[in-house]
Amino acid sequence: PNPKPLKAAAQKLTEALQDGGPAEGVPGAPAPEPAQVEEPTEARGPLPPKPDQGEPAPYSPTGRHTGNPPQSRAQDGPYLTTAQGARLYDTDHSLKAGPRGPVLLQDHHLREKIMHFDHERIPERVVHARGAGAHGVFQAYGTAEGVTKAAFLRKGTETPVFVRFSTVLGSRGSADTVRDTRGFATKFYTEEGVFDLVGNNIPVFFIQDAIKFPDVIHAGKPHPDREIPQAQSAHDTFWDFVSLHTEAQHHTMWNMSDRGIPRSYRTMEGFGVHTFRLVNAEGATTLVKFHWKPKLGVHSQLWEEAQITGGVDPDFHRRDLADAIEAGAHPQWELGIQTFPDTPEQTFEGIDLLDPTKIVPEELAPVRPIGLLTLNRNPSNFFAETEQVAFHVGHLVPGIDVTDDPLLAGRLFSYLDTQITRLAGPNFHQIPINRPHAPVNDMLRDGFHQQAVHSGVAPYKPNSLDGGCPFFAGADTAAFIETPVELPASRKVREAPASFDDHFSQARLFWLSMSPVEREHIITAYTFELGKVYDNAIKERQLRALAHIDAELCARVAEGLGLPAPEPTGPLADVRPSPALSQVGQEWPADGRVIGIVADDTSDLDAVRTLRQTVVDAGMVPLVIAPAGGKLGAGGADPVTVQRTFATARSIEFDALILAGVPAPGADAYGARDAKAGDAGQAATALDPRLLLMLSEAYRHAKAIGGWAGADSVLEAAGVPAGAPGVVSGDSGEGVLAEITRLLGRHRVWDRFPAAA
Ligand code: HDD
Repeated sequence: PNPKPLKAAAQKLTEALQDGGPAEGVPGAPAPEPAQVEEPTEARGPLPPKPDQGEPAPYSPTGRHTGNPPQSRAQDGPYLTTAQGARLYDTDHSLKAGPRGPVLLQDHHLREKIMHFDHERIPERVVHARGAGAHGVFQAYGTAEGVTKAAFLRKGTETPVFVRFSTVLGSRGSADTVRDTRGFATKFYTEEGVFDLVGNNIPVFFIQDAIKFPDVIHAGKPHPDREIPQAQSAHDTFWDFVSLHTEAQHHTMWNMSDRGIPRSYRTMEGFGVHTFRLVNAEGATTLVKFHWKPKLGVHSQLWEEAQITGGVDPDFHRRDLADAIEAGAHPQWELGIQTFPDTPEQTFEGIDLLDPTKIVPEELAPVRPIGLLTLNRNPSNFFAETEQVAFHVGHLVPGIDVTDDPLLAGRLFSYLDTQITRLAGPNFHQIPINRPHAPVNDMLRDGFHQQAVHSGVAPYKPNSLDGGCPFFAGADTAAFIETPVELPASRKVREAPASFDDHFSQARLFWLSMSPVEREHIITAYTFELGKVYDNAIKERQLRALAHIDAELCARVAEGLGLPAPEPTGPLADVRPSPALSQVGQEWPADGRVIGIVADDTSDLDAVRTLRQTVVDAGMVPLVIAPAGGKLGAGGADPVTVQRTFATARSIEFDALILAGVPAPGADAYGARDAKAGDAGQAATALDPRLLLMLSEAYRHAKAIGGWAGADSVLEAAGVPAGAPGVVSGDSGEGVLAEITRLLGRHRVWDRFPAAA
């Protein structure tokens, strides 16, 4: 049925009865307004159910009803209704005493609509407020079966997952590409209950004890008086804290490195950070650290790129993730574990496994892959899924247990507690995105936002009135069975173990593992961040910390700040570098890399079409950039769609740029409309400045650039020297692309940086 005629008739009637003059179609009415675009009148059917968000099973294995509602009430049926399901015929006008009269309080729709809107926002996360999520699947290789009985890690098991990536410091609306740690939180909806791996893209943390978490976050967040700067660590309170609290120096070093500004969520590693304890079917235990390894490799933006991106596309990472999934380029990570014997000392090669400011270098304990994560579906509603998802390090399944890492202990409290404010009550586990896919049969009752209609009279144990239900699982399938670890005889203290006193050796290890280019980036980052600090005493104190890490690092940053470089107060740690920590020197697949193809109406469009297809065939993403939008060769049989214009494109979006066929100098190319034929110089100066900026930025950011048929003159005009590393010219698109693809395997043309020379 079409609601429109009824609505129109009702409106006419209402208007005719009011004193504002007769309505359209009524005698004496003014001429009708020109026809407006009509809303579709065919009602859209309900959205299809989501395969991995099926309802929790209504019946538990013990046969008791869990009381979950049979289906979600939200958004069903073709008509606009009130929250009570009453159909509405107008949502544009308040009920008034006459068209110019006062609004009547009796208008329920008005009151309900505004009341609900007034309460649409919930508190953002106190940390990790800015994020993006995706659904996916985890496939176990079975290689962890020997060390854990967790069912989802059995060979071939597929488990639905939801992953949320985030920055730490910024508010919900802050930019994606700030210098910060990134969250990497994964919810596994396993058949044995939910397991959450709540990690970061940095394998260590600022503090060794959770009691310091409010301190480090208060220091990192904007200053309390002016609430600036947003999503930045480049300010006095942050550096005040980390220079006084030197266990933060290792994590800070990672932040100042390229890891602090990832190219994409898809090119980030993830780490569980803490050491966890796995338990196998025989009850034998193994200590492990979890790692996520991205199939696309670990890539970062350069600082200048990140700055430009923050302006031209603050949603860069969120967009990149959603676009890739929508395009079918499903990002993948391998989950891996480093394993260590569960000895009473809980150390490995002298490294304290309970100290979350320490890594175990991969060269000492290789990362063994145990499964594959594929993100394959975007959320259909950001708020319902990405915003309301609630992770918790304490959501564990049989076979995975915690250790006595004091940072982890405090987290076990915080993640439950924070949801009470954020999601307004203790029933957040009933929100669809948080519902386990395993049957739930708890004895938790009532509370704000209770969705379940529990049956039975005895939510306690033991009981006889509900037949003793629900029953207990056997020890072999139950979670939270503590491993009987021996505790040393001890006394209550507020102290850290002596091994936690080493704050500098691993910061030095990280520094020494970097390539010359990466070290330059670290020096620049410290110099910038400390340069934004007003208090000289803080800068001097942080320089003293750097002096304990490396003399050259300290001297170069001091030089940049115009301050004397302090001497270390003792010998520097004697550590062996870990080459696995460097992003330079490794080869990665070029899949998913974005190739900008610059063309215009004068280009050889056959060549552009072939190049575009070749890029797609190689698993990369071609984007045609032209002076204006629309189509190139619009009059021809097979026009080329323009995806970016000189107004919307900026170099940061592309991993490589190719100039597709440049006509002779002076021709009407790339906006050089005024150039005189034959005058190359004038052609160059008349080239569109936005193109020249794009090319010069791509060159400065060490990206592969190529072209054919006269591209050299355009590159020259942009200040890109012919024959420079990674500047490719050839006779055809295929030849140029082949070389560019080879270069992309290393992500950037690192040789172009002076430090690499
Ligand atoms: Fe945390 C959120 C990761 C230490 C307290 N944390 C949060 C998120 C991630 C991490 C990825 C975002 C989850 C999401 O997307 O919803 N946090 C870490 C890691 C840590 C860590 C890797 C150290 C190894 N966190 C940490 C400590 C505490 C917290 C020591 C408190 C004592 N973290 C929280 C929190 C948050 C949170 C306040 C905010 C929102 C939430 O939990 O659900 O509870």
